[in-house]
Amino acid sequence: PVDLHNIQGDIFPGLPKKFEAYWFIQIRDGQVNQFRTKLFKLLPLITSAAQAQRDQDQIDHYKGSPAFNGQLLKLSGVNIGFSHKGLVKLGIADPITNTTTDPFQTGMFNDIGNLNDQADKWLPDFKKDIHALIFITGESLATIHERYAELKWILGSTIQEVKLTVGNVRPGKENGHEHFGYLDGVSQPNIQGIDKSPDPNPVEAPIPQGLILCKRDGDVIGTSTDPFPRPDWALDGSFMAFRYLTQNVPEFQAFIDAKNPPGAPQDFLGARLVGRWKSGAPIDLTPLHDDPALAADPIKINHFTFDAQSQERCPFAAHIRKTNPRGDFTPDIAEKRRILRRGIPFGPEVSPIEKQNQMTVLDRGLLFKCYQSQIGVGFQFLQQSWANNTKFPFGRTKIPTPGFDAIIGQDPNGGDRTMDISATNDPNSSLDLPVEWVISKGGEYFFSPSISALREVFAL
Ligand code: N7H
Repeated sequence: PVDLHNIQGDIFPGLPKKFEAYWFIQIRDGQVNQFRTKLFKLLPLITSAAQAQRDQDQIDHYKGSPAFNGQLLKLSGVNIGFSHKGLVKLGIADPITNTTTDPFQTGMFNDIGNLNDQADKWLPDFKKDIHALIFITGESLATIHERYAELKWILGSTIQEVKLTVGNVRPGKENGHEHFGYLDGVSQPNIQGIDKSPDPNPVEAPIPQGLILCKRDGDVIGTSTDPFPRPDWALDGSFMAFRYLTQNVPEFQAFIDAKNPPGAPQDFLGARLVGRWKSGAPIDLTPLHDDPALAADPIKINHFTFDAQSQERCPFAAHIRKTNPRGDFTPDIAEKRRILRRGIPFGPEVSPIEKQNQMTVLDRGLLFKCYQSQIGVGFQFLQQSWANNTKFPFGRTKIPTPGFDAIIGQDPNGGDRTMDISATNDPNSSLDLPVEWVISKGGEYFFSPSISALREVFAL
């Protein structure tokens, strides 16, 4: 059984948060051993899965109690991950991936040819060497700042800051919604033997632990006859893909408003691009109108598969169908690709002037982060082989090609994209999508070690 005191809490069950600081750092030359000593001092601050669960229980209990006056409990979490460059810097020579072409080893910037990112869109900071990512969650900016100051004081001159960026949950009714307005964090895989019952995801079978946690059942690396032996300390670590994605919200909404079919409910077209209405209700269950009551039901909101032969209810290239095709294939195909998403929006709300001019002025978007036991099976595969691949899902003969994932699909040359949205399998209803709704401006791949590995292998 997995020891929840030994897994970093962001992997599972996720750190409770209203704000989250992402602190990208370099370990200074000549300071490696000093850094490792400081890391040892920092270990008591790392939030385990067990602690994160206790924090969430405490929040739920407090919110349900008569003492709750709207003020949030002061709580903070800290987790850490290392890039491949970070492992090299630390002199941790044991390879945790089996080939030099593994995306973790190449790093995300060298992987952008596979992801179809445009190098000139990347922020200069993400082109620098990043050794580690420390992230800090909290209920307020003040709490985050306190923790940040404490970590900075502990690590002192052993590190240099590359970038600090802070995400925040959106205010009021938009709480839990990403910047385009859609409810996020709805569909997450359940992990065998770890997730609490009752199972919030009744249709999909729980996934093997090894799809998320290294060296657990289902973490098949190498071939079945020649499996790659990861070092023992990789056990219960997980690979994290981080993406700095900006979203052009007024432009997206203006497009939807302009192209929404006459007579259709507001955001009908947007729902067909995403696969869910803004409330979170899946269009596979309610294709013609939003249904907030359905969305509020934690079982019904995920109670659908997709009809493999038809996109009458949900386009094949809708974002949630591209990234989790469910019943489009036999269960093993989609299940193998499940990831745990742990992102947070960043940036201000759209201003009245941006809305009026239908033009983004201030950067906002998603600090996307997800966990899997192999980047090439999870995030990289979803982006490269499904979202960017206009022919996926394959073999759907009634339409010419499904097209790009409307939300995250990227053309290799940064060109325009098309998507088939026909509700009637009409071969002529391909929709031209402008390039710039979600723009990748950077990121990196990290390894989030278990807490015992941090103590015994990383720290001194
Ligand atoms: Fe997506 N969006 O607002 O449109 N995503 N996503 N995503 N995404 C999902 O189920 C969004 C991104 C997945 O099991 C929902 O939580 C935006 C990347 C997966 O049904 C919404 C961005 C990748 C799922 C969004 C973005 C994924 C999913 C529905 C970038 C991986 C679960 C709510 C700015 C390569 C699918 C939910 C399932 C769901 C949006 C990025 C993957 C609303 C705006 C980069 C696996």
